[in-house]
Amino acid sequence: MKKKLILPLAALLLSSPLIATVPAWAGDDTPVERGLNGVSTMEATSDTASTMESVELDGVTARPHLADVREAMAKHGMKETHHMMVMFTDSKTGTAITEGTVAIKVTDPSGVTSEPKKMMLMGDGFGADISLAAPGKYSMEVGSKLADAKKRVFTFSYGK
Ligand SMILES: [Cu+2]
Repeated sequence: MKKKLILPLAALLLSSPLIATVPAWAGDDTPVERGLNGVSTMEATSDTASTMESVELDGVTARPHLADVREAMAKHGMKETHHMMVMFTDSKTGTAITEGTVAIKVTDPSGVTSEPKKMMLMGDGFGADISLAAPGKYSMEVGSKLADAKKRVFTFSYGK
């Protein structure tokens, strides 16, 4: 995965007269640039991305974002179809909250709930790859224990 993502950049740099000044970030492998399982944030903000309703709970606003990554995942033999990100902000100040632990459980259209999966901090949000393969309505329960150590469970829905 790393090879595949880095190569086009390398090719671009090689064909550029700026080759002598290859920036230090060219080899960077930060979670901001490359998400879980190497699916880049660029892929995750493609046309197929969809935004769900934000949920406010006890002073914290959770903004979900879902991206269809099934093609990239299938290439690597992974069954996950979507990358879900949730940004948390202080509802009063709008300040991003990037401290704490977050996990997601997905209930599929047949009512089966997945095991909780940890959402990793990626940039200013928490993300995980999930599977939404069957048509129908899903609900996502995002359990969090953020900077203030309070437990909050945000529930989102997707599909119809
Ligand atoms: Cu992400």
